[in-house]
Amino acid sequence: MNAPFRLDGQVLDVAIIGAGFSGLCMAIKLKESGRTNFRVFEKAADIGGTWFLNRYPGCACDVPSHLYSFSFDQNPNWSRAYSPAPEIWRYQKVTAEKHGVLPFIRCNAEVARAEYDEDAQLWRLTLASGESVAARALVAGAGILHVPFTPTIKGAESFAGKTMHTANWDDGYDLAGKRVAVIGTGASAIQLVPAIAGQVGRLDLYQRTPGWVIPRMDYDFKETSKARFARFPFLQRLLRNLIYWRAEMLAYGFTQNVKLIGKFQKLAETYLAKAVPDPALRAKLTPDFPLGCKRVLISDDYYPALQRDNVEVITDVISEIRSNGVVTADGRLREVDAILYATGFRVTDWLSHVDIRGKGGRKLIDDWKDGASAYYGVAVSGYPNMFLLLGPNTGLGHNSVVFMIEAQVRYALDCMKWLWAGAGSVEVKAEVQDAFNKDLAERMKRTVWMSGCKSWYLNADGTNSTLWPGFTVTYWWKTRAAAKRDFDVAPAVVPQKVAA
Ligand code: N01
Repeated sequence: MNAPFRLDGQVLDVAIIGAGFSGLCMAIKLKESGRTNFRVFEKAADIGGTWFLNRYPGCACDVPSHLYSFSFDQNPNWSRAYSPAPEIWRYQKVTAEKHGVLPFIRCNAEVARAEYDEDAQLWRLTLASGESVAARALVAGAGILHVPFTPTIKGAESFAGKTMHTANWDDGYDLAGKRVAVIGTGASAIQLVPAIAGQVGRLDLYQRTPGWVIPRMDYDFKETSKARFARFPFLQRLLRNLIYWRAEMLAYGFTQNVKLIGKFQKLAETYLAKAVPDPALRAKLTPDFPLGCKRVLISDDYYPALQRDNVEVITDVISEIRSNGVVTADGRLREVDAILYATGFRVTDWLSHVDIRGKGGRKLIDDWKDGASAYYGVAVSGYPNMFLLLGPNTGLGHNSVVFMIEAQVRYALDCMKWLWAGAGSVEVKAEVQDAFNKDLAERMKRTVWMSGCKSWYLNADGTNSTLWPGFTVTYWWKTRAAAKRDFDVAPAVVPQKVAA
């Protein structure tokens, strides 16, 4: 996408970082509220965030599409229960176009720095291109699964073959007949492996920790069903609600009563026993932590793929990579043509690629060095007029993050109303944020995520600043309106021109 607008020195009402689900939702809702003096800055070459960037074979959402989509723009034409990434991306494009927000988005526009100017009560943004722009409010919708993580493995740079990360896929590379190593067995790998196992010559899967897998039970939507959804939208709403409440029930086990998870785990154990008859392979694939502690993997074709003749699950630790292959701790070299990293994302320092500076020049990266924290994941004390989407402790292990995004956009817009009414700055009170996070940490202790496994949900010190420890419906209820008593709302230093 080309730049549809130029930066001509005007002061924006809102600058939005990122044009994934978060940024798009904010743009759509701002426009719906009648405000047009906003712009979206997207680092990538097109909109879509995760769904534009993740192009590896098999990439799909592990939340059913009828729920993983905007509540205000339901798509009756989803092809399957779990739609593939390109279809989700098309949905984002069509939705953005339909709501008329494309002209407000500039792609290939990486925000390198955002600094709060206290005197002017403005955020001053500098793009990687050197251009700058000012805005009264800053919305960071940069996404949590955004910065690919590639482990440091001795000798990796000497590998002479092809190297790809699932989040940095080269569509032009032909895997047919190749010998490949896949490193990692998380949500990305379990989609990638079945999608390529039939094409490659050999696939070595390097597993450090097995995850719990439950059947996906994916299915197609027939044309008649799509026509019915289009004609009777309430049917689609009904389906969406059923999926939503089924997912919410899981939250009870994950966050309130971990013992209940045992029953669900039995289902996964039974599935594993049925799907993998070989006891040696089954033992390799059996996790030693409670289901839910790491993200539950949802797949119908992962276990079958692992039993193909050309696939080997390797649990020996990787000791080194050489120019021609991967060496394990037992000294064995397995030669390969390509190494495919399915090793996830740098999650806990997710906003570190933008240099964000708040009051007095304080840096967000320093304030968050021991773990990110915010108020309902949206507002951060010391950073007035800044609103995060999918910020700290608002990720999910059981439901759709699009639901959380919509709640956050509504909450942020509620705070912004004070700005549009003439205030100069809106900042959550430090004591309010602290009390909120104390309570959150207490609730977090009871969750399955803190039951002892190592996962990307956790910071280096074992705390969890990634997930929401409760029901999403509770989050939705608590963020339905912003309470002025929780914020310092200061008058405008310079009378603000209230732009439409
Ligand atoms: O990443 P992960 P992911 N040597 O961090 C392994 C979302 N997602 O990209 O478990 C060997 O889960 C690591 O091993 P271990 C979804 O929210 C969503 O798969 O740490 N292995 C692990 O197996 C998901 O949770 C969709 O021991 C190494 C793997 O790499 C999140 O993205 C689709 C290693 C990383 O797994 C991340 O999933 C796909 C090393 N040095 C993903 N370092 C949707 O449907 C790491 N590993 C929306």
